[in-house]
Amino acid sequence: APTIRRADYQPLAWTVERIDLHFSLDPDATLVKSRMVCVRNPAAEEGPIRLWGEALERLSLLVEGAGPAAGTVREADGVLEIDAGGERAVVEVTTRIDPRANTTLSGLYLSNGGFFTQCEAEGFRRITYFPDRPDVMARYTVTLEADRAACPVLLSNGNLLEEGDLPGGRHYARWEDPFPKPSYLFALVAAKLVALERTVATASGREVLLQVWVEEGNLDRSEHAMESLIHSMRWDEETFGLELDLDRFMIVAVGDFNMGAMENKGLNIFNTKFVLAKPDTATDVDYENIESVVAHEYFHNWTGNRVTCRDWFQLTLKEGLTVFRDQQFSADMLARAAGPEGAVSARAVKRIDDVRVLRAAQFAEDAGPMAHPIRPDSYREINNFYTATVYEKGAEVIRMLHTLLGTEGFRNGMDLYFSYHDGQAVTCDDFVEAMAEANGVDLDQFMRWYEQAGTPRVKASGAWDAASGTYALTLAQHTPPTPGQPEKQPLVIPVAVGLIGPDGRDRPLRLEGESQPGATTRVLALTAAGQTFRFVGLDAEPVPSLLRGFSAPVVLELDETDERLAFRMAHDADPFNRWDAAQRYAERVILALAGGQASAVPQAFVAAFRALLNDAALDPAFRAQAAALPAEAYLLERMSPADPAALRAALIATMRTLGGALADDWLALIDAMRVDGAYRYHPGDAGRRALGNLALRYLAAAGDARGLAAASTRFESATDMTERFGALAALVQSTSPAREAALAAFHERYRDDALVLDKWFALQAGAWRWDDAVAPTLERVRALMADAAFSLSNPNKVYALLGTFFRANAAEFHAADGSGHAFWAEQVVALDAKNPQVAARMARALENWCRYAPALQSSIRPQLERVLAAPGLSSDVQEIVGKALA
Ligand code: HT7
Ligand code: ZN
Repeated sequence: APTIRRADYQPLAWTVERIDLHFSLDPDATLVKSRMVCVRNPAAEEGPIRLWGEALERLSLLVEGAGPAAGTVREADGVLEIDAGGERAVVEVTTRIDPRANTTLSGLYLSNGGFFTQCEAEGFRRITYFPDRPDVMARYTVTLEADRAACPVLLSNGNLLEEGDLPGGRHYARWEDPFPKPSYLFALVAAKLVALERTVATASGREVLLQVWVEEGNLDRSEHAMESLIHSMRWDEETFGLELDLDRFMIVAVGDFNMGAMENKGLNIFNTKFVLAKPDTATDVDYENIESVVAHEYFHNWTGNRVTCRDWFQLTLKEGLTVFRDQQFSADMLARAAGPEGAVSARAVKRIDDVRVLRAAQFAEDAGPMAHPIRPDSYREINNFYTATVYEKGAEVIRMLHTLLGTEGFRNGMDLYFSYHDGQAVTCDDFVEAMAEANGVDLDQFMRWYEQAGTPRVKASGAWDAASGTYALTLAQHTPPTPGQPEKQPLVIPVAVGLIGPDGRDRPLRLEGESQPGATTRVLALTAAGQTFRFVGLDAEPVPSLLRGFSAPVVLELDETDERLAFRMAHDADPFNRWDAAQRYAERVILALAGGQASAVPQAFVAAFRALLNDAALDPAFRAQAAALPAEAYLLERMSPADPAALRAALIATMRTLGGALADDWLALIDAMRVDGAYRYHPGDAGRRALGNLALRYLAAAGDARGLAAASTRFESATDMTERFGALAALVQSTSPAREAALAAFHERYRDDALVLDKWFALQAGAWRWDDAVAPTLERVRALMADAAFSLSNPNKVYALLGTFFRANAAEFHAADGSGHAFWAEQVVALDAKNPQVAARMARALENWCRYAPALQSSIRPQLERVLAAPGLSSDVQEIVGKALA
């Protein structure tokens, strides 16, 4: 595939006003009849009707056009070109497709005997010929015809017009979507499913039908998704005044799916992982994820569907904004559950979760060959750009707008955006312009966040003048070069600042020139390469607390002594920064061990860690966050060169020290955090379980006999998955002889449960080697690939086993003998033949290979070359590996 460039965007000469689709569904030969009313685009230059098609067998094509040229047809490079005169033309095309042979899971495919579609980004062209771009918004009518016994349920977007029987045991249903939509939002489902249903009233009093469709045996796992949907609807009404615009909203769960879920208009299709939950099979984290993914897809109904993207370069327009919205929703849900006393801490816990993901995944992406702005300038394969940068950094960019404009200003901007662009396909500029106009501000410099790749560094230094009581804070920004962008311009960086007095209390802040002291946290706008801010009227030298709440997606460089970090761990009034101080201290300790500058975990760190862990004034969820070490992926990113084996040894030593030195504290926590009674998903209980499980982890790591016994007992007596899996994970991440028996018992209990087995696969693929007697993890991974439940065709299985090994077990994957790298090449090539999107995701595990120590680079390079040379390699994998080798 050629490189596509943002700068080359041209509107199409012809668009489609409406389309009638008729599907005669058959697993091996589905017939698709399409009748399109094409209209000339007044905003474009003259040209033919252009229809994209891929893996289609064209059976017929009929063009009823006005004008003499109608009907001249050419097909080249997957595009059908039809010359037509006049202003309108009707094109009828019939294609035959083979859903069973479609292992890409893009277009129309089979999963467990049912038919499902996935059209984002370019899957619709695998169903029929169409101008398959998001700037073509058409009205759809869809008729589905299928075998009634095999597929009793026939669903598509919008409203059901009619349904009925057909001869030969077949039946049909006809659907109409009242809203024009781009083709990527088209969906159909034809399968044997049942629905959990609710009827609810929208804010304006309209009754709407909500359905969660699942396989019959899973009906008892659909309640939480339904509740999450209802909460999402209410939240969007209350927060943004946005109401559901359809009479019916459906969620369908499918076991074979490339990503998390898909926001098709009125017919969201979800990976089962983000729908199904019951206490015996789902952990607290699963419940939380389901709530946020259901919300994310629901929120797309406005941010993505009603207002969509002009082209795929604008992907962050819908994804960054919708991730920001789902993050805010989850924070509000957690705060509400925590009550007024616990709300601040609950929000901080959510923020910490989000920042952990950003630092581990997006910072690494920004530091490698795939670095791109949140609005990329070019791509070969759009599926490779559903990235942490577009999603997570994109959400941070929206968050900065929210921070700079305030809640009300942001809402005004959203209102204006919808008033201008409802029903349109627009760009990121349109969004930011609406924000600027609604608030009477200039956001031109802010747009650089959309243009520049790379994680900015903000260097901070302070100067204290005791005589005048002035603290001068100097901030300097610098963004390192990224591929194709050697030079960067200064960005607008909101830096939330607090100044802590020696007594541990925040001081009211007064900048030079102001008459009154103000709040204790304020947001400074860093817009130049360097700026100094003078705080006056201070009684003593303060300790700065910078980037509170992680107010911008940057790396903060600030020289702080160990004592100062310990002080902020104990006193910072901003809970996010209190956590961050602990992370910075832990990072320093671990990297010093890994680099050989230290031989043991310092006592001072253990003491500071212990004080935070045992601070009963802090809620358990926060303490669990504070006591969890920084992610290995993030630490690797902070090492130069990255040395996975040394880092793993340092992590093991740190876990063992903290587990052993604080054994009594951990044991006490196991008891104190016990949650009595039947399981319910509640964030308060989840926090207690998280801290209890972490205690087991540390004790097991240290080989503490009492801890291991507690883990075994809990594993056997647990009545919910959070506790059962927490105990199993502790045993597996230890030298306990009980670990194999526990894994076997777990497998036996859940042998028919695909989602639970994914956890079992992932746990083993991610296992550290705590003693030399244990075989390399690769041997285990290879053996597990032969398990009856494993399949290379199912993305969940691939992500659980191979994805965890490649992406979350660096030390084992990068074994010095190079076996992991050879295995990677073998699996990427094998996967590519089935599913290039999934293969490309796996391929990304080695993209940052140049950051590794020379011996590892020598082992990785030939494997990258081997993959690139594989015959028939997809453009998806070619793009990733080609960039890695460039
Ligand atoms: N908008 C959805 C993206 C998506 C997707 C993209 C490429 C290939 C498969 C896919 N499945 C879903 C998901 C979302 O962000 O809501
Ligand atoms: Zn999304």
